[in-house]
Amino acid sequence: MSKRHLILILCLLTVGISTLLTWSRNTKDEALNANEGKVEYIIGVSQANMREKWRVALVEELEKEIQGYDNIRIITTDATSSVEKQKLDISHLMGFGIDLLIISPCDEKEMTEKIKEVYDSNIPVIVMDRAIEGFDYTLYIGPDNTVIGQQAGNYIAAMFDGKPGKVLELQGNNLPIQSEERSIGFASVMDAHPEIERSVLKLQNESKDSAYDAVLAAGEELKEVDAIFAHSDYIALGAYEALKNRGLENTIAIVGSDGFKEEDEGIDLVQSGRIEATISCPIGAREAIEYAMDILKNETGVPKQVILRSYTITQKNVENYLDKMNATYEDSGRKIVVGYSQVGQESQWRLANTNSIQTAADIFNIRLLLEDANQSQERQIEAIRGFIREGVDVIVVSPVVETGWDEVLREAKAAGIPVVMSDRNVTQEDIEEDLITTYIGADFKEEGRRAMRWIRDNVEPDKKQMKILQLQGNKGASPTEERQEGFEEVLKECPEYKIVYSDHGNFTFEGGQKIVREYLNQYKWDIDIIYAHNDDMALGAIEELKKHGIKPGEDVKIVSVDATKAAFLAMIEGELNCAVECNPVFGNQLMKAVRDLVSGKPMPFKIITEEKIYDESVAEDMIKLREY
Ligand code: GZL
Repeated sequence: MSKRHLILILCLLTVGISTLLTWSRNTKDEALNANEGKVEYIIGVSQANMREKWRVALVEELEKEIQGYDNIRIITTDATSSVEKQKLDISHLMGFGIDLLIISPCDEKEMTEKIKEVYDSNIPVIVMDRAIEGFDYTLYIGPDNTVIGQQAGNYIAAMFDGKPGKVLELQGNNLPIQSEERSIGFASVMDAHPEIERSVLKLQNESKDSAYDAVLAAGEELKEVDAIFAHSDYIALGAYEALKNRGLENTIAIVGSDGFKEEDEGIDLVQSGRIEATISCPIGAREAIEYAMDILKNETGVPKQVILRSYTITQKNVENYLDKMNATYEDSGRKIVVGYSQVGQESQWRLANTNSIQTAADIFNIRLLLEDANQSQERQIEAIRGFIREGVDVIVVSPVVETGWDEVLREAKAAGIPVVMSDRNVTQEDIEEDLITTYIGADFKEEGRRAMRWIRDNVEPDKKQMKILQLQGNKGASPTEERQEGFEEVLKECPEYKIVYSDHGNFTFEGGQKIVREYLNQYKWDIDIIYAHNDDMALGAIEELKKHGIKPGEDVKIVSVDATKAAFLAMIEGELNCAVECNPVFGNQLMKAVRDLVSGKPMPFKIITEEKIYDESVAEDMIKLREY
């Protein structure tokens, strides 16, 4: 092609695109004005495709939710499963001048950069359904597909009830991320049941027809199969029709996933007895629009992630599941009473957390019965029993440790009082018991990863192996276990660093001091880096180091978690090098969740708070902005 032609084409393209953008901006103005100025916000919705049922449902539910807001308009684009087209769609939406982007990405990895570009241009981004890499977005709303797989596994294991059996898992050839996670969750339960033999049947693709063909062709091996786990309800339907064709529909139980209500979808398949159960894969359109409004109005307390709850829908419970989903919410208007069992007053973080929750209770006009347990699980359990006797509306617990709660949580459930886990979480013997309504708090593992990534990127190894001393929180507390797990996940990729000494300082100043003192009593100081699970222990360690003439922040680099004001002051002094944020100020999110819960709204599985990382280079500028 001649240079002249190329220049001509480039000119035409430039004119074309600028006309399009001008048109679109005029069109936005026209759109805004056409509604007598009522429309305040334009939300762009970039959907990966409008072919898959789940994705169509997302757009339909968003459009339904918007009907309740006359100040919002949405513009929807269909990327037809093409990453390049989704990037172009987003550019057009940005050119149109949208105020917020909602996106369900074609491909999590491929779309991460483009989503970051929108986020960095100060257009809020809500990512739905498929989580992208990193945290360069405003809010993620989606299901936990690993849990969905676990729920399917739990249902099938309960069906076998300890007896030997064979289960066939139907999955597409190249697994999209949600199927991969469902398979991991399913396999984790099957691995815990050696009496169940699991085999995988690969499908041409994740469609009903490919499931029909594969199961029909399965032949003799179907004779020993007792159950089928299908990664979606349309795969389940294909499997059912093939079994029916072979006269086996009453001998093999099918469990699907997604749980939509239309004809031949999961709910219909369960109600008509064609499949045993389906695990719902919630969409989150209501949450997306509600949070979009909070974001556009600059409300505080918007979380980083909302993980939606999935339900095991069976022939026995399908009717009350539908009642729950169709329930209308009414704000009773009466004063809500919350029983709140707090860990204690062990740290600056804790004091800020309690203060945030008390302040939010006042703002939301909620009566808060606060019991401080001074880090005793026994006292927390007593407090919960007291709230049950009191007949509160909701019980909120910040559990000092992860285990030992099932009995008292069952008592609360029997009393019909929902329990919300705040800040820390618990492990349940059986996730199906639904003993916890939702969890609000941080991603402790990510905090641990961030701490070690900072060390890897900022503390040059000046010897064969850099020695790390770890100050751990309470033994058995979720932040302790998960901050260590996340840290070690990155550490194992960095052979130049090694944790040579760990001990529990229980998140207190004195605890940090004691560990350093005891180390110095046993060894000559040879530590290069201290990793503290919270600021208070780091500050105690700093105090003790100085008593022994060791310069904290210089002779030994120190990384801590929480990022309280005291940590920023220590960074300004050069005595602390890095503070990973763990945000205690989530009272508003907690009280919003309590209000939604009491009004009957379905609750998310988890609400994860927004967090960042800070080091000495920004401490001076940031400290004036710190809320705690
Ligand atoms: C974390 C919280 C931890 C803080 C400590 O969410 O539970 O407990 O990191 C606090 O400061 O004592």
